[in-house]
Amino acid sequence: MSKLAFITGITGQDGSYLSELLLQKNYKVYGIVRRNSTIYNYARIEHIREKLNLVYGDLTDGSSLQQTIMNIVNSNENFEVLEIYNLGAQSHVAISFETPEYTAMTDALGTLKILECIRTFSKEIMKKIKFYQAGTSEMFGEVLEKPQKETTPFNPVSPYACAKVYAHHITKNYRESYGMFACNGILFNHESPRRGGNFVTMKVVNAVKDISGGELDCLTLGNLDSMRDWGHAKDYVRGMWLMLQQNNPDDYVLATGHTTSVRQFVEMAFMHENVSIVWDGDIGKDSITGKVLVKTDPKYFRPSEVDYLLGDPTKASEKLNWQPEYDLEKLIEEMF
Ligand code: NAP
Ligand code: G4F
Repeated sequence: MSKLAFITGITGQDGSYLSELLLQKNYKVYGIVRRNSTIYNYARIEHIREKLNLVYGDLTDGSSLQQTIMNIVNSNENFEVLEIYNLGAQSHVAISFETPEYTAMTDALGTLKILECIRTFSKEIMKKIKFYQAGTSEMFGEVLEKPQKETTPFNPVSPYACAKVYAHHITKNYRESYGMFACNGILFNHESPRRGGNFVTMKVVNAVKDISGGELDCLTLGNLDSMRDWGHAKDYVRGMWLMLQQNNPDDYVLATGHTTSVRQFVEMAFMHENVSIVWDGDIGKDSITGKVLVKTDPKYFRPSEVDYLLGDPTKASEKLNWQPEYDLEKLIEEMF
């Protein structure tokens, strides 16, 4: 009997690592890919592309989701389980202020569309479907508790976070109303060498490399003082999978339990190239030559900011036996 997985966001950072994990575990892996004017959105899964079953689709297109999930179920008679991982999203917080409607349609209503597809199946089929929703620590927003755990109230401060709060609650609602096996992950920031170049960690690592290579003079950032709990995506996709292997569906925080400022991350990244940074306010200089290597620009600041994220992964540790294998030093090393 076959184990099936359907991944939205399969071309993204997490989708690519999750696909690798599930292929190793002998799942038949399906995914939707967005039509793009270039072919570069396959870059993260190019090495495993032939092993995947990919179709065009979009979270804003309910009929494509319905057809894809129907086809998976109908073409795999007597399957053991179908795990649906909803990782697709407009995932950039700053960009969500510029595209709030699109972010809501994809991140909030896209989730509802998948849950509705699941609901149309008979009870017998529905019992074999498990759903994972990619929730985020951004939902804690202007935090009401430190550290943040599953019971910490949400207080979102961006269109992205508001959309994800809807997705979280609708997932819980379908679990409670229709008895679906549906889990919410509440994942703190996780990075990797496959992280998109416009998230701060990848932007810093790329800039430090370019400055070392003489191709860039200075790194320009926004808020240097926000604190993030940064882990490695490989650890976090293992946690997603573990959530769906439990006897009962539930919601879990995945985090490292350590928090670091953007400023400290910049220092660590430069230290990797043996450059020590001294700060004059928000200007970062090479401690030996005095050359300005870091500055800020208002265009990288957000209309509202999440200042402090620190996760408490105790529940995941106790119930899923999940522990991250990477710390921040090891993550930065791998990103370089
Ligand atoms: P990512 O690298 O930005 O990947 C996002 C994926 O979603 C890509 O495959 C993208 O396709 C796809 N996508 C975007 N809009 C879509 C749409 N309208 N229809 C279908 N697919 C769409 O994000 P990630 O870091 O892997 O994160 C995965 C999920 O976890 C996201 O839902 C994110 O919000 C959530 N999350 C991430 C973190 C983190 O720190 N990484 C933390 C908490 C939660 P293209 O490749 O075509 O753009
Ligand atoms: O790397 P970031 O853009 O990640 P952010 O906003 O924390 O969101 C990421 O993690 C969330 C989980 O908490 C995910 F849900 C979400 O999908 C995404 O993966 O920014 C991190 C911090 C922010 O405080 C930002 O203001 O870095 C600050 N920052 C400073 N300068 C910058 C920059 N962020 C970006 N992207 N670019 C800058 O130049």
